Amino acid sequence: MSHQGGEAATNRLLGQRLGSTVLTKAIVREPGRNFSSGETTVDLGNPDYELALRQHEAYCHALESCGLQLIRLNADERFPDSTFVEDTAIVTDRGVVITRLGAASRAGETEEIRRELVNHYGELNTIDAPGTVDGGDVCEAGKHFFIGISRRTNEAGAGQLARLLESFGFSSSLIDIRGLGNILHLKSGMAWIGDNRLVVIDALSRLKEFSPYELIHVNSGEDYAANCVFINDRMLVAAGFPALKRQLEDLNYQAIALEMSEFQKMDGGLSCLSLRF
Ligand code: CIR
Repeated sequence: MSHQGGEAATNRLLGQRLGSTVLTKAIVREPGRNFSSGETTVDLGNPDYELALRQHEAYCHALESCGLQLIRLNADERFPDSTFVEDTAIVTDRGVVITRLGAASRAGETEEIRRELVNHYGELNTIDAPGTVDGGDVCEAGKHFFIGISRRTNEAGAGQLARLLESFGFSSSLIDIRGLGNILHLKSGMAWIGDNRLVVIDALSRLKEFSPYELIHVNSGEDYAANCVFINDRMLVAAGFPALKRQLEDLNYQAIALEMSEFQKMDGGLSCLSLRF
């Protein structure tokens, strides 16, 4: 058995996958009544607010069942998209970067998140104009980060983030997703799930940056499910995408399926609804 294989097996016994860190907390924010006024590029109809609240609550319970203590922020109706807290910060075990969101309507969302994160991490770094970064474009893969350049994250922002991550001791690669698969963010089409594995949609599967990884291919028709979230020894997956769930279970991941229909209508996935650290 290779050293890496041995380490992976030991980590699995401890409930950990290779390269993953133990997460203990998550910031979440309930959707506000005007949630349906947020940005969206998908044409799936208006979200049902009461159903979104129930789906959000089930999501929060799932995070708790993964061992996370929740920091619950009140809904903020100044920002209809503010339930998608992931976009506001990049939180690593070596430092935090407060983003500068790419959609003008979301610009003020970072303030309360900054106030919260300052309680947990002393110094916070920031992305500065003209740079923009949405957290949904940033995929941590152990000590390496993939940073998407998208309609939301520009080159200036991606460059600033790469330099900050380097100062924390992490490497990164930039991936231009404009024109790849019509996805909003990089993580709309991929996820790192520990053990040198990536879940990827077809449009991202031939990128040279991903060639060192074992790729879990998402079946066509299940693209939305690529945004799954690995937390400690469990995996959150969107309900209604049985092929990916089965693939993950075959790899011994313990999958928790969550209804996400109302967030999907607003271009949001599982990862977007929390900041995990
Ligand atoms: C937006 O367009 O900004 C929100 N409606 C959805 C953000 C989803 N966030 C994410 O994928 N990280």
